[in-house]
Amino acid sequence: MRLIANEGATTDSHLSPGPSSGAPFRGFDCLLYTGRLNPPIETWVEQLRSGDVRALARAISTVENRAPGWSDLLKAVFPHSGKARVLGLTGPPGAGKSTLVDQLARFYRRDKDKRTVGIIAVDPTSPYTGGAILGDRIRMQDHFSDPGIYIRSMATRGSLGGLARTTADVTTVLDASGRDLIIIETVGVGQDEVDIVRLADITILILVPGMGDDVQTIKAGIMEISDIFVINKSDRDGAENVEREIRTLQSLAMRSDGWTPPIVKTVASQGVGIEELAAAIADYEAYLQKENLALNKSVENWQERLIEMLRDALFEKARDQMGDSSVAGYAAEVAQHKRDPYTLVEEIAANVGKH
Ligand SMILES: Nc1nc2c(ncn2[C@@H]2O[C@H](COP(=O)(O)OP(=O)(O)OP(=O)(O)O)[C@@H](O)[C@H]2O)c(=O)[nH]1
Ligand SMILES: [Mg+2]
Repeated sequence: MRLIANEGATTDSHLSPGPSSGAPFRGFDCLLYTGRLNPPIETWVEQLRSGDVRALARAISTVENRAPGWSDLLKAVFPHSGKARVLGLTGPPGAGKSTLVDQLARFYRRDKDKRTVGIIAVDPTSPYTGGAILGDRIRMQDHFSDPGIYIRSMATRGSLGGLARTTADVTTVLDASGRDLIIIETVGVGQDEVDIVRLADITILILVPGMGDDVQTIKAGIMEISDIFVINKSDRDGAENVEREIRTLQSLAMRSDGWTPPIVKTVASQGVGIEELAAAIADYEAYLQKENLALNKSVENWQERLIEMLRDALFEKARDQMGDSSVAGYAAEVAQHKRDPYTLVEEIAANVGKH
């Protein structure tokens, strides 16, 4: 777990050689886990908010690894978060998500507003694509000279606190650091992705030609919460078929908010369609604003997250009280029908917080 987290951290843009430093900076993360070298939280948060990327990287690692002080840190940064716009990009392996994120980031940096961008690539060690990390690194290196783009690869599945929750916490840290736009890339294969893209204000689903009926195999939950559809690799045959497929699915169910997700065709590898995609994003942002939907979305989102956080916190308390070995002991008793699980759980729950 740690090794993978370290691995992820090496893709941080701040680890590249700066103009004044001679060699890539690599030895930083091994210091993170000691907890000893962290400055007092207030100083740390100040550094992070002033744009110090090392403070930012350290904060992300602390939160991601649930290293000492993680929850105090989140408490301290939370009041400074809530300003960033969060884009979630998801889609099947190899659909061109990273290429598209890269193009979007470039676009926003060229734009007159020059928004600062934070990118979180979730779980790029996905077993579906062997060379993805290398590819990501090569592409992302292009941005190393631009401090306005910060790139972070997240550790893999099985991360402490759950992938979706950790991604949410990392998003909060990036948000508090003052990034205007946060782009989360994740491979759309499971429930985790649905949970992750739920964090986003704007969810973009990337599809590619040649999927045919496979569009339907994309996790239904993701289809439903996609605000914009992208058909990438439109230089290939079959883009129209995918478009037709999406329209058919759209015609089956109206969204409750009345928004009809537009379909944008792109060739990310050539930068084609990026402006159109940015325009679609701007349209949806305007729609969210006009209908005051952003707050509603956020309330819905927090409702789920709070329940989950509460569940985790209560479970931890219950487990502390029982100790791991007694969970196994109770399980054995229940399996042998020596106890009934209903009374047992009632008793444990009644004791949580009493000691
Ligand atoms: N022909 C074509 N190739 C593309 C296009 N966009 C991306 N690619 C190529 O598709 C491959 C995969 O692109 P990535 O951006 O790594 O895809 P991804 O969805 O991030 O992949 P994972 O993160 O591994 O799931 C790369 O070789 C890209 O150069 C496109 O529009 N047309
Ligand atoms: Mg990728």
